[in-house]
Amino acid sequence: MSPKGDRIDAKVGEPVTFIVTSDRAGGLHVHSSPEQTPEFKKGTTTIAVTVDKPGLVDVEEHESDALIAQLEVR
Ligand SMILES: [Cu+2]
Repeated sequence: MSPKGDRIDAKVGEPVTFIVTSDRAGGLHVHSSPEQTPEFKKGTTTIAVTVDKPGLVDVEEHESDALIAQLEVR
Protein backbone atom coordinates (compact mmCIF):
# COMPACT_ATOMS: atom_id res chain seq x y z
CA MET A 1 0.00 0.00 0.00
CA SER A 2 1.26 3.48 -0.70
CA PRO A 3 2.05 6.10 0.40
CA LYS A 4 3.97 4.84 3.38
CA GLY A 5 3.85 7.33 6.17
CA ASP A 6 4.03 10.42 4.01
CA ARG A 7 2.96 13.62 5.63
CA ILE A 8 0.03 15.22 3.85
CA ASP A 9 -1.16 18.76 4.42
CA ALA A 10 -4.85 19.00 5.18
CA LYS A 11 -7.25 21.68 6.27
CA VAL A 12 -9.84 21.46 9.01
CA GLY A 13 -13.15 20.38 7.50
CA GLU A 14 -11.77 19.74 4.02
CA PRO A 15 -11.76 16.16 2.77
CA VAL A 16 -8.55 14.39 1.79
CA THR A 17 -9.14 11.70 -0.80
CA PHE A 18 -7.39 8.35 -0.56
CA ILE A 19 -7.53 5.99 -3.50
CA VAL A 20 -6.98 2.58 -2.02
CA THR A 21 -6.04 -0.30 -4.28
CA SER A 22 -5.96 -3.60 -2.46
CA ASP A 23 -6.03 -7.32 -3.18
CA ARG A 24 -8.36 -7.83 -0.22
CA ALA A 25 -11.06 -6.00 1.67
CA GLY A 26 -10.06 -4.15 4.80
CA GLY A 27 -10.24 -0.90 6.63
CA LEU A 28 -8.31 2.21 7.44
CA HIS A 29 -7.94 3.54 10.94
CA VAL A 30 -7.92 7.30 11.13
CA HIS A 31 -6.61 8.44 14.49
CA SER A 32 -8.78 11.51 14.65
CA SER A 33 -11.04 12.33 17.53
CA PRO A 34 -13.45 10.69 17.24
CA GLU A 35 -11.61 7.99 15.31
CA GLN A 36 -12.80 6.93 11.86
CA THR A 37 -12.70 3.47 10.35
CA PRO A 38 -13.54 3.73 6.65
CA GLU A 39 -13.65 0.40 4.86
CA PHE A 40 -12.29 -0.55 1.47
CA LYS A 41 -13.08 -3.39 -0.89
CA LYS A 42 -10.94 -5.67 -2.93
CA GLY A 43 -9.96 -3.59 -5.94
CA THR A 44 -10.01 0.18 -5.88
CA THR A 45 -11.95 2.21 -3.35
CA THR A 46 -12.04 5.98 -3.02
CA ILE A 47 -12.17 7.16 0.57
CA ALA A 48 -12.63 10.76 1.64
CA VAL A 49 -11.38 11.57 5.11
CA THR A 50 -12.36 14.80 6.82
CA VAL A 51 -10.85 15.89 10.12
CA ASP A 52 -12.54 18.66 12.05
CA LYS A 53 -9.78 19.52 14.52
CA PRO A 54 -6.23 20.66 13.86
CA GLY A 55 -3.40 18.28 14.68
CA LEU A 56 -1.29 15.40 13.40
CA VAL A 57 -3.52 12.45 12.52
CA ASP A 58 -2.16 9.00 11.70
CA VAL A 59 -3.93 6.98 9.04
CA GLU A 60 -3.14 3.30 9.50
CA GLU A 61 -4.06 -0.04 8.08
CA HIS A 62 -3.77 -2.43 10.97
CA GLU A 63 -3.95 -5.76 9.20
CA SER A 64 -0.65 -5.08 7.43
CA ASP A 65 0.52 -2.85 10.30
CA ALA A 66 1.12 0.00 7.86
CA LEU A 67 1.22 3.70 8.53
CA ILE A 68 -0.36 4.98 5.33
CA ALA A 69 -0.05 8.68 5.94
CA GLN A 70 0.05 11.38 8.54
CA LEU A 71 -2.39 14.19 7.99
CA GLU A 72 -1.07 17.51 9.17
CA VAL A 73 -4.37 19.26 9.76
CA ARG A 74 -4.37 23.03 10.18
CU1 LIG B 1 -4.74 2.76 14.15
